[in-house]
Amino acid sequence: KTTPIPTPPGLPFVGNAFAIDRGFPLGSFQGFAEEYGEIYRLNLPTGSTLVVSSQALVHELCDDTRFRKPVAAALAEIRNGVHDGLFTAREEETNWGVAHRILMPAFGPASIQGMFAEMHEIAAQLSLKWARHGPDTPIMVTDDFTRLTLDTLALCTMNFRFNSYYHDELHPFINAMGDFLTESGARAMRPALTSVLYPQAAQKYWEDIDILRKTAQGVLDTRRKHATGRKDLLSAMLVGVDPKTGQKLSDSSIIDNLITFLIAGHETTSGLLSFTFYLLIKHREAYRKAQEEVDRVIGKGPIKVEHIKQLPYIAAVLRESLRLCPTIPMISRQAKEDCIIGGKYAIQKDQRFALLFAQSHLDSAVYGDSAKEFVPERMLDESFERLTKEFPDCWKPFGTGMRACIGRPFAWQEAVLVMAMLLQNFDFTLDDPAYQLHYKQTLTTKPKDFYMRASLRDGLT
Ligand code: MNH
Repeated sequence: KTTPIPTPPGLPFVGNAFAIDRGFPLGSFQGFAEEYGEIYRLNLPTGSTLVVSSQALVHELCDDTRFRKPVAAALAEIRNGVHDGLFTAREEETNWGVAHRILMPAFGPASIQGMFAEMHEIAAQLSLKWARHGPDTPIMVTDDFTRLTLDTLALCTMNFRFNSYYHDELHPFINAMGDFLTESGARAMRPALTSVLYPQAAQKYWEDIDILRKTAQGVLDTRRKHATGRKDLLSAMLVGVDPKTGQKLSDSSIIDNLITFLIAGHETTSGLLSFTFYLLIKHREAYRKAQEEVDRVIGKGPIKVEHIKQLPYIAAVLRESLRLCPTIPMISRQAKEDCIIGGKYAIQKDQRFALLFAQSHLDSAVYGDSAKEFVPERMLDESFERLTKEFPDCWKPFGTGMRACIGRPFAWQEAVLVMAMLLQNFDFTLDDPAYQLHYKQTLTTKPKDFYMRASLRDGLT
């Protein structure tokens, strides 16, 4: 006996497409989850998707033996620009394995710690900027964090400087990337074949891809011309040999992956920092504890790489922020065979799913009555381990299994460092005390129109 899966009412041909808020699809998805429960079906231009939002079902769907990551919808459009790069490779493509094995060591602990000095340098540029603004200037938080994460990624992984804090106008690469991602999302939501109705958008889309690839080619050429002995992700890709196949990465694959890192690695981390500051400002006790930890562990001196592991409360704050506001709020999965899930829902081979982390992270079976509240204490190491052991896959902001985030250690070191440096140097308040959290959603989510003010505590360290 199987249980039918509910579907919100839709229209012929377009299905539920018009029931989804174009500016904020996540809000619609979560609204339906509140109404229809742990699983419901959406009929979208990209096909039928089952949206899943309980820890139990998410856990089952994280099984890599039964389910895979499909490359569909917006990811299929992004693939036009970066092909079988790590993020957009299909399961069976050999280039994924080659790049994954060559790059894993380059994301290992020693290698990430080796990037600390350059991460610190960009974070110091941000501190300097905010110090010079003074306490009366509203700070456009998400913009300045995006400058930070892009500059950090490009400097640490390929020794390229966007110098975003020195320009009001963003680098052409950055505009091209933003527009490319937005258009990729829009293309995915248009009913099949109607893309021909948008010839200008299509032309701009391919021009943007051209800008991305030419910029990355330039970075690659520069490195070849000036061999430096520098060890970073780019050099790993240039010299690395896959231990399994003996293959090296082609130039075109290197370009795919350079752009992939920039796409996958900047908005996610910048959104995390933005949400975290919003949440801390709204929760004064947590804010006080976080700042107290920084003062006690680091004091007024420079932050060192050893400090990163000595800040358990900051780590808990970041984890809790990613629980409530996961910057990639959902990922896709696909059934490898016909099957039953949850002991009662019949699923056909190739069925696609959206794992709605923004909702499964609020499962009261896991997080109890305080599921919707910001409580960093539950994410302190011991309690976090207990929770994720008892309820596997209850916290999934970095995705799952073999296709989980390769950049997690990079993002974590960067986020802890930036939190520590900013709390050490500044006191923060909302620019508008009445500000209410709204989301801006592109490929990722971030707070919309969020401004704060920063006043120096003693002086910059
Ligand atoms: Mn990241 C995959 C979240 C930072 C590079 N990342 C993923 C996935 C999630 C994710 C979720 C899985 C997507 C899917 O299943 O379709 N990533 C994050 C978050 C942060 C983040 C929340 C920061 C916070 N990611 C970074 C950084 C980099 C990076 C920084 C690069 C330095 N991420 C990747 C790559 C993949 C990925 C590359 C694809 C990995 C693969 O499929 O092999």
